[in-house]
Amino acid sequence: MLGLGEHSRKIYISALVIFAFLVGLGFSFFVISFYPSAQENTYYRPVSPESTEGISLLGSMLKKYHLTLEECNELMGTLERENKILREERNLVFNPECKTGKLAEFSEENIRDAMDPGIVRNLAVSVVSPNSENPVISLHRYVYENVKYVDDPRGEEYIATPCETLLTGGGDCEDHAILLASMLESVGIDAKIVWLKNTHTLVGIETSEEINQEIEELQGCGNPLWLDHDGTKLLLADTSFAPCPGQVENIYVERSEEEWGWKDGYEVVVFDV
Ligand SMILES: [Ca+2]
Repeated sequence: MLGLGEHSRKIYISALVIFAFLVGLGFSFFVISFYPSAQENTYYRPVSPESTEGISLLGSMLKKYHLTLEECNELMGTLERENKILREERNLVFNPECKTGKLAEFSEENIRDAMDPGIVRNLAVSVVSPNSENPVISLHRYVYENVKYVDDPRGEEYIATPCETLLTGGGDCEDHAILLASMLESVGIDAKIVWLKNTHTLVGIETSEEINQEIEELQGCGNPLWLDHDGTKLLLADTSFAPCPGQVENIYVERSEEEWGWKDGYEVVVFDV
């Protein structure tokens, strides 16, 4: 019995040793498996998908286009800005306040009715350049590049809202003018409608003449035209014709190096909106 008991005790001790060994092995495995990830979570936080994308895009642009870091940052800023503009354009599509225009005669009242700075405010804010470029130039360029010139229905006058002109991507001169004036007013710039009676519609913008220099420095923009109106000077803007403010088609104006004037027969009416 004693011998058998001794034997059982040995077996029992051996089993304990094996069990302890297995527990130790399991613990070691646990530590090896989980400790590094615990450490990683504490000290090496994974980067967000956006920043990973940003880093890889930045890196690939630097390599592919041989850009300097400054040039690259500028390009990244442009991409980010374009995304903001796209987002605001998409928001407009789903905005229940986005109203359509109407068949109506051209009148100060109907033009004013169509004006809607509120609906285009967010888009205008996104379009305004984050650098020092004058907002008038940014907004003018945006309308010129995104809205083509399309005539009204034959024999009728259709006055579109700014929202509708943006969504359809087209309109005639007064639709362009209503859109540009609404976007300008929405970011605090005073805009007026300049009507060449029964012929053409432009925007007149009260800004400082300092913008002249900036416009002249833009490639292909030349010397901007200003209209004297009741003691104030209005920068003329026609997005259905020119990419920069201050340009008016030669069919409407005669100009020399120093001065310019409307061609004979055009009666000009300016009204607030
Ligand atoms: Ca129209």
